[in-house]
Amino acid sequence: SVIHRLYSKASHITTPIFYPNAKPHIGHLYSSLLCDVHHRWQLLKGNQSFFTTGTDEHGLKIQLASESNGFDQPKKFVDKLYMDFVHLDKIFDINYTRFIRTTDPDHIENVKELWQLCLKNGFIYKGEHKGWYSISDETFYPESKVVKDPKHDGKYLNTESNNEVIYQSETNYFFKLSLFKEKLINHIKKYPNFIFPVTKREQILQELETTENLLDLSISRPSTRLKWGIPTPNDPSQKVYVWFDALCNYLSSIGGISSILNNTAEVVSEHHDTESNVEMQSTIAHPKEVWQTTTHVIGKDIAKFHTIYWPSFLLAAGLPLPKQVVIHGHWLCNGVKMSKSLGNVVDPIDMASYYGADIVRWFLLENSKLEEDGDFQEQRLFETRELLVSKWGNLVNRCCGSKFDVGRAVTKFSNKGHLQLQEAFQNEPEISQQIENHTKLLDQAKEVFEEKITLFQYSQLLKHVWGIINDANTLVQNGKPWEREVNQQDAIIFLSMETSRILSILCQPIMPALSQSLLDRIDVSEERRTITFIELGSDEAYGKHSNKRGREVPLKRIPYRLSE
Ligand code: ME8
Repeated sequence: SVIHRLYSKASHITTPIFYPNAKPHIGHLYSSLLCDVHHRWQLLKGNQSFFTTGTDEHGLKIQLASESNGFDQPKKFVDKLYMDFVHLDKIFDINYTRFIRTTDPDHIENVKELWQLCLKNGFIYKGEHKGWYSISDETFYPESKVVKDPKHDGKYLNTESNNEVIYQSETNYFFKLSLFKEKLINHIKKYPNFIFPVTKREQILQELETTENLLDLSISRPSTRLKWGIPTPNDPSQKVYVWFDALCNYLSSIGGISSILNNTAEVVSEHHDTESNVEMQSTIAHPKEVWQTTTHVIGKDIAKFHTIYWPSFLLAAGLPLPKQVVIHGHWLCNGVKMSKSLGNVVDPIDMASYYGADIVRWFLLENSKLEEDGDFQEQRLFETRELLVSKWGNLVNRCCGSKFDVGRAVTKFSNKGHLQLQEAFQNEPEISQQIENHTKLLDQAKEVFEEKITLFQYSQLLKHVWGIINDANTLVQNGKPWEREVNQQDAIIFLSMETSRILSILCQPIMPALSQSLLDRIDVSEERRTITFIELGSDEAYGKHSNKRGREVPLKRIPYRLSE
């Protein structure tokens, strides 16, 4: 049976669509992970969320990669390579609602529609194009950003990307980008969060304000040179420029331009819902409103395309703009840029098979800030796993061991009983104070998650989570439940259990599989892993095992105890 869900709030988040010309690395995973956590957080709160990702399959770069890999048709090449990205997402539990490929028929139609709208509104014209083009970057550069290649006679390089550029002169269609400078500046000023973080916003705004004129943009290539692309509407002698094509995926993936213009309900994905075990259809009831909630998460290398070109295309077509462009730094490996020639490209699948996908997820989030480049050091990944085992794993194991009666503790203090926690230690102000502080931390945890996830401040968030875990461990150490009378023992065990339970529920978006193991271990049944049960002492938060007096919680092995 197909269930049709109606939600009160819906939003949309996107990764860049990646070039399937090489295997994905941790950088690609990182963009997907930022989106996945955001998306899962919305779902956990009971909101509808669309999360789209995919592959950018047209263009000269793919055409050449396909040839050099011995394929007679680029389609066969991308059909093979895009699977690596799907596989990566599967290994890391990246829970997208649509994986879009730019070779998908609905996307191709959508690109043509965007082109037609820009043309009809007078923003596209045919002209002669001369300039320096980088195939690797799929972009033209001005003379000022071109230098002679010191290593190869007769060759030229772009000063920003260090990639080779070649001089070209040909007929192209142009987009009147020059008309959009003021409009872009106004939009960025009117919506201070349109470009995030603020350092990037200021940098881009300043560049725009100090640029005398934006140059019109070439948005097609002759079909003789670019064989692998979408033909321009009404003129097969030209193919659509790969960036005009690629950016459009963000509209295609939630139903396309016409659904946004008509604002009519659109089925955008069909999938199996594990929670209710039925086939689900995701329907966007108001595509236009959803489009205006869209957040694009991208790396700093493609900021220009998303903050200048993309909003200009949309304005030209008479379409509303997305809500936000979130720009993150790049991952380095031991302080050095990853590159094939250096052989230091980190393969996320390797890391997952050795350390576990959720440990890699935690590590990437904990060790990065949007504003800075991240540094991948395998030693730290190893340490992350050790810490999770020794701190969080230990907290759980201590409570669930045979020394204590978890069932009794939980029954006694659940459902408002937790108000008596401090009373159990009336004569020990120090412990009583620690309990009060810890209770506060747990009460505020949800708000902290909400704030930090909204602002993509994951290193701060996980630092905070560590703070709570350490605090709980200190409480157990100082409280010495094993030396206590029953009531005090139960109070400490209850609070430790609650720490694990509440944090595991909140951490589901961050480590989807590990949090399930932790919740299994303390016997929280699946329907009680939602935000409804987030309060300290929530009624019936634990399953029937732990609520039966004197019955020990069933022991299940936690997979991350690999190192033991
Ligand atoms: O640019 N650190 O695709 P792409 C962090 N197809 N993130 C990284 C990274 C690193 N070292 N390397 C790559 C394209 N990324 C176009 C996009 S969108 C309409 C079209 C991530 O395969 C980061 O998000 O080169 C970066 O922006 C993106 O991958 C570039 O992927």
